[in-house]
Amino acid sequence: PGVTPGEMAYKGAPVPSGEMKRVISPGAPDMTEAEFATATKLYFERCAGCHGVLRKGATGKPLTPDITQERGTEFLKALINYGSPAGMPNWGTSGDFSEEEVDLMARFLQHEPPSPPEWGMAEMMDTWEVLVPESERPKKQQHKYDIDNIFSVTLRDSGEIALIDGDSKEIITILETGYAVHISRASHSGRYVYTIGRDAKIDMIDMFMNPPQRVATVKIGLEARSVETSKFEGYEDKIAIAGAYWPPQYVLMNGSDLKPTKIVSTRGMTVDTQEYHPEPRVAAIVASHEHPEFIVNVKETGKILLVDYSNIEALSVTTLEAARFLHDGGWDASHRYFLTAANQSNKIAVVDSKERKIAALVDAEKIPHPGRGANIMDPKYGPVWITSALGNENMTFIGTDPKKHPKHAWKVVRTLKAQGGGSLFVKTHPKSRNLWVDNTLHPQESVSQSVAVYNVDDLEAGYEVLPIAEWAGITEGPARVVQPEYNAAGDEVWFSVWNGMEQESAIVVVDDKTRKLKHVIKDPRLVTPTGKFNVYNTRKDIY
Ligand code: DHE
Repeated sequence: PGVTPGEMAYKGAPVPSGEMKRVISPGAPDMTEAEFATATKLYFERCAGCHGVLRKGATGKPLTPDITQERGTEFLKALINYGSPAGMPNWGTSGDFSEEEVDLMARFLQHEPPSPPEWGMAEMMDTWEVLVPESERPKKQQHKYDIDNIFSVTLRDSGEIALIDGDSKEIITILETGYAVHISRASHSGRYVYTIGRDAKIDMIDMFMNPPQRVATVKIGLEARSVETSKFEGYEDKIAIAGAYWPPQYVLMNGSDLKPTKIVSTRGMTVDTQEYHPEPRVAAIVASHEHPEFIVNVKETGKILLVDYSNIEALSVTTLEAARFLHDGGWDASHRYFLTAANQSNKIAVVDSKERKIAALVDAEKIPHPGRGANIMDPKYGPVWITSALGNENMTFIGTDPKKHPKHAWKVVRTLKAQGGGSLFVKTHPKSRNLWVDNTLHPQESVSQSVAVYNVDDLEAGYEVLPIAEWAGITEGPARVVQPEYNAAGDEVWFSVWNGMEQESAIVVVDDKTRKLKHVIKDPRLVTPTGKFNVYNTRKDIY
C-alpha cells in the first residue's frame, strides 16, 4: 500500500497493486503475478530448450528485454503465432498455444527473465513415460536391417531423428523426439538408442521393433546435451545417465525404461580459483570400460567426475581436477584414456580411466573442439589422438601410448593446418587411411561447404578438398557441411549438408578408399540434419 507499481525501482519483481499483484519491469507491459507465473512455466516448457533458460539465445535468437522491448508486443505476437523461416515454430497457428497464451508470451518476453526453476524427482516423474514396457517388447529382432549399420541422424529443427539404413541408404523411420536432439548413444549391446534433446527430453528407442520405436521418455531438466549408458562388464545396457545444462545436475536412470533413480547437483567450487559457481553445466559423458563408472565433464568448474554406478544407494564420486571449460572429448584407440577439451584454457585433459586419475593436461591450439576426436597410427609417433579447433586452422596431434612410445605420450607431436578455423569435427576409422576435417563454422562458403581429407600415411603432403555441398547439388541457402561419420564397415564416410529449415538438406556418402561420391540421400523429411551416429561405431567407441 502506498507504493504504485511505477515507483518500484527494481526489475521484474512482483509488487503489490491493490487486490491483484502485478509484475513490473521498466519498458515492459505489466502483467499480473498469476500471468507471469503461467508464462514462466510455458517458457521453460516450450521455449527454453532453444532460446536458453536465461534467454541468452542458443539455437533460437536471444530474447533479452533490450531486444524484445524494441520489437514490441504486436511483433512478438506475430512471430510466436506464425513462426519464422529461420526455424521458429508457429506456436499459435499450430494450435499449441491459445490466443491468450500467445499474448501472454509476447508480454512476458519483454520482462527481465525470472530465475529458471529447479527440476527434481517430482518433475522428472511427472514427465517419465514408459510407452512399451520391457515385458511387451520383442524378444528377437523384428526386421532384416543390420542394426549395427543403422545411423541415428539428428533432424535438428524438426524435433525428430531419422533412422537410416546404412546398407540401402533408405530412411527406415522418422521418430519424434526432444527438440534439436544433440547426440544419440547406442547401448552396449546396440539394442537401444538413447537421444537427448536440447530441451532435456530423453527418448529411448528399441532397435528390435519393426520399425524401431520409442519405448520410454523422460525430461531430466530444461536444457541438456549429453546422454550415455553403462558399458562395464556385467552392467551392459543396465544404467543410463544424462547431464543437464539447467539445472546443473546429472541423473542416473534405469537403462531399461529411463526411470530416474538418482539426481546429483554439480554446483560447487571451480577447480583453479576455488570460487563458488552456481551453474556448472554438464558437458560430455562417456562410460568407462575399466570400472563401473561414468566419466562426467563439468564445464564451468573444470572438474571431471568419476561416478561409480555399482552402488547407487551409496554413490561414490571421485573428483578429478582438470581445467575450465570442459566441453567434448573421446577415447584413445585403446579405450583406456579419455581425452577431453577444456576450451577456455586451450588444454586437453587426459583421464586414465584404469588408474582413475588425470594422466596429463596438454596444451592445444586455440579452442580445441574434438567431438570425440580421431585416432590414427602416426607413421612417426605411433598412436595419436587428434582434435581440430574452432579458434584457428590448426589440428593438434597428441601421442597416446605411454607404454611403447613414452617419449611422445601426452605431448603435442604434430600440428597440421586445415582449411581454416571454424572446424567442429575430425574423423577417421581403424580400417581407413584417411583423416577428415570439417570447417562448419568457417565464414567462407567454399570452406564451410567442403571438407579436407589427409592421407594418414603421408600427413605432411597436405590435404585434398572435396566439395560436399556441391556434390549434393545444393546451391541455395546457408548450407554447411558438418560431422563426418563412418559406416560400420569403415569403408564409407557420411556428411550432413545442414541447410536452413525451408531449404533442401542432404546427406552425402563418400567412398572412403577412392574419396569419390557414392550416394546422396535427399528426402523432404530430411530437415536440417546435423549429428549422425552409426550404431556400431557409437556402441564400440570407434573413431
Ligand atoms: Fe554440440 C557434441 C554442446 C552446438 C552438434 N555438443 C556436443 C557435446 C556437448 C555439446 C557438451 C558432447 C556430448 C557428449 O559427448 O556427451 N554444442 C554444445 C553447445 O553447448 C553448443 C556450443 C551450443 C548449443 O547451443 O548447443 C553446441 N553442437 C552445436 C551445434 O550448433 C551443432 C553443430 C549442430 C546441432 O545439432 O546443434 C552441434 N554437438 C554436435 C554433434 C555432437 C556434439 C554432432 C556429437 C559429435 C560426435 O561425433 O560425437
